[in-house]
Amino acid sequence: MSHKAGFVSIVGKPNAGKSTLMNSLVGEKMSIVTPKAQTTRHRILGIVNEESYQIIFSDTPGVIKPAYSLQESMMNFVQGSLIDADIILFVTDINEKYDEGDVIEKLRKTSSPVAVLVNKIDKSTEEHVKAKIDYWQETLKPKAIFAISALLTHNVQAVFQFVLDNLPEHAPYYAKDELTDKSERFFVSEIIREKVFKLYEKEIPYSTEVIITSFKEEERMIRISAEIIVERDSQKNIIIGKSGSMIKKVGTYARQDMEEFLQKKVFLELFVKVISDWRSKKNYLKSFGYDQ
Ligand code: GDP
Ligand code: K
Ligand code: MG
Repeated sequence: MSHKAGFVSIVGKPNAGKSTLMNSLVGEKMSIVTPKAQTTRHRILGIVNEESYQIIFSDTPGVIKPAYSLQESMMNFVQGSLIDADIILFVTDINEKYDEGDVIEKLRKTSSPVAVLVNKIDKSTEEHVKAKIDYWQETLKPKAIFAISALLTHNVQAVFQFVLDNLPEHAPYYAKDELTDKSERFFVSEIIREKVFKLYEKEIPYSTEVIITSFKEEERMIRISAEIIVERDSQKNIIIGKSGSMIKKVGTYARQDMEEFLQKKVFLELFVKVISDWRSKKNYLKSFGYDQ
């Protein structure tokens, strides 16, 4: 029997709705979604398996001009995902302006089929949608254009069908019971990072990394210890909050999500550690997994 398999890259600017779309295509919460730009730092694979096909979606950080080493590494994840892709889903917020010539150049040059997904149409008018579709038709001449709402899963099924129709004949790349290339530890650290993005303001989320220092599965519960890394003492104080009030919130919300994700009781311990300028130090980036 024939089998289809391939890599589908979801690319676009920060906050276009890439992670929301990925979660909706995969049907699981794989990628953290927040209103803040640059929440997604790594490339995350979400795998959909059926008897006759395997689709490997990859969510990427948004396309930006790198200002520091962490961002450089984030952009390398994006480059990698354009090169490997069998299909490219280019997500654009209907209300965003496009001036990053280089992304459009790269999308024009790729030989893989590209679909433009004009997202967040729930926040727009029919006329505006039509104008945007014309604009993208002119600018990129993609294989297909869809007007979608990733949030309301409007037209997401049509995007899925586009993917299936363009998926190459290939044997499965991953075992058919795998859902992602990332470990439980990775998702657990992402859950904490999501809470940090949601609970703190300004530069705090961007100055933060989370490291799972221990993950021990026992019969009745999982014991997890994590370090929240920040760049300065002042940030450490903000993370902790008055008498520990803020870090307590992070811990409570993160633990609830972890228990749902892992389907087991979780005992979570959080520590805060200062590593000055970790975002600009290659050795730290490497040890945090940004080593592409
Ligand atoms: P990413 O940075 O491209 O991964 O974008 P996210 O998936 O993190 O989404 C950024 C923000 O846009 C979040 O607040 C989402 O809830 C919101 N969002 C995503 N898709 C839609 C949509 O179709 N409609 C609306 N109204 N909001 C959306
Ligand atoms: K985001
Ligand atoms: Mg994202």
